[in-house]
Amino acid sequence: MTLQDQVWFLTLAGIGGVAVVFLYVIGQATRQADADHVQTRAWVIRRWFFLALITLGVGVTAATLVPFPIPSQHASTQARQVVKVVGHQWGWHLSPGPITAGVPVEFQVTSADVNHGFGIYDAGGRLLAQTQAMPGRTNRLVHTFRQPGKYRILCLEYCGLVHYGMSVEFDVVGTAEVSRDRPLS
Ligand SMILES: [Cu+2]
Repeated sequence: MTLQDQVWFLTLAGIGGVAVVFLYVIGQATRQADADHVQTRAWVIRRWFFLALITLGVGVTAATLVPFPIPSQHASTQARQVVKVVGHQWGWHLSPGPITAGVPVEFQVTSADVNHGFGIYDAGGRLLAQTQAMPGRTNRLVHTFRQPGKYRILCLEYCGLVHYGMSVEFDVVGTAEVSRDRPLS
């Protein structure tokens, strides 16, 4: 099960929990006989439920933001691989050189003309990371490719007539392939 599916099921479970509590409170509150007692209990339940929701929200946010993909924009990330990216109407230029799997890559993304959206996709069409490509500004994006293989960059922001054609494929190699390609000295 992917992380996205897990989050989705967690969300559904949370919504279900809220619904059950609401139904319970409504069911109890319509009983006239001990309305005061029920109201106090409902208030207590609501308070605890509210606290639980806050805790859950803070916990999920902290857990899912740990691998935060956007590094400090004002200092070098010290990543061992740096790829300079320039978006333009309508294509991408990437600085040459091998990109190795398992090692963080810092993409330094800018634009030569208008705003573009820099999105990295895997071979299955799944969006892995993205940032804005803006003229006059360099945005840093750090991504570690887990698998060697073919990846694709697409533009995520409509930028003119041939926006759909802003696509370029690149290879990510395994560490063994890099050392094999290097000349022995
Ligand atoms: Cu574009």
